[in-house]
Amino acid sequence: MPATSHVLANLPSKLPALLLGAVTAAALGLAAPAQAQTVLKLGHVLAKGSHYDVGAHVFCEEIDKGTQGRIKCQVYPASALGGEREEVEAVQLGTQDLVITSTGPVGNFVPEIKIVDVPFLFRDYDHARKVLDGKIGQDLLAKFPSHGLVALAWSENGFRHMTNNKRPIVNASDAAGLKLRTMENKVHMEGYRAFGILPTPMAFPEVFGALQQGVVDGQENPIPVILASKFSQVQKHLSLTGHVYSPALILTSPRVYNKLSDADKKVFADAAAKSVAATRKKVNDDEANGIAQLEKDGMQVVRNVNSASFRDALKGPYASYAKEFGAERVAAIQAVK
Ligand code: EAX
Repeated sequence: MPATSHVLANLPSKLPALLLGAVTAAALGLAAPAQAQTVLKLGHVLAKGSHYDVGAHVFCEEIDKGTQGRIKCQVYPASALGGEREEVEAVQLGTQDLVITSTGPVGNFVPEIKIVDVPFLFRDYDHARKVLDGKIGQDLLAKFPSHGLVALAWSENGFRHMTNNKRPIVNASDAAGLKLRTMENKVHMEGYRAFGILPTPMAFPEVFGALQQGVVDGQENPIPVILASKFSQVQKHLSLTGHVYSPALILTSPRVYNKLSDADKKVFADAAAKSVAATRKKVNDDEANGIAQLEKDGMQVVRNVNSASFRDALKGPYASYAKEFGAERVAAIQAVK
């Protein structure tokens, strides 16, 4: 007797009927309801393989795993869904589900976080990460829901440096007169004007073309962005000014977040933490190896920037930042050890 019929003949009496029922249902296309699946759209403006892209893929892998495939996300890199301001607006409207963005344009949506964009506010990466992961940073994330956004975590863009096609920048006075593309960020622009720069706010997707055509003389961005965006192809001078630490954020829409169970909210939080760790590791790697790579690609690098000349130039803007954000809040961030 073939094994199968032997097995069937020995099944408990009612099982053959159940099997028959399942086979019939399947045959009639009444298969058990497939698990409902959601595929979220996650956008960012940087190239594949960049520090944002590494973090985006880790996030999507983690929520897929953590929800047993019920919730997945699709990464849209390289400004496929628009510039950062557009993407943040789309997440706020609910037409995009998630974005990894620098804080650049975000102060226009959540004014309370503009303080983190103050030039020379953070001493180094360790200081910035401690502030953002600590009470000060977490309290700022709690401001987002009242502005129609949910901030899952602080991620990282990096310390910003100046590039241009006119001349090496050693002192702040060397930057004077340069037309530099900036983010759409008033805190940055106020500081850069004090260096004598002519700030030209522009969405990131337009930057490479503007540099190539000479619409602007230069721009400023972290090493990971300069590397990923291949700015060495259109910029001659890199000066390690480190004039601003640029945080990033993982934002989602309340339309997505408020539908999640508590368990899935925890999955999102854990996925965001792993995403940030991956992004920060990529930033560390790019900081360690990127400058040599950019020199190899032909950029002339000024390492001995006179940082004091830039800080001294900021006396005016700092008075205005203290007035806008509260001198005690600026001091509290600087005091974190
Ligand atoms: O967020 O716009 C910028 O210069 C940002 O640093 C870049 O898009 C990465």
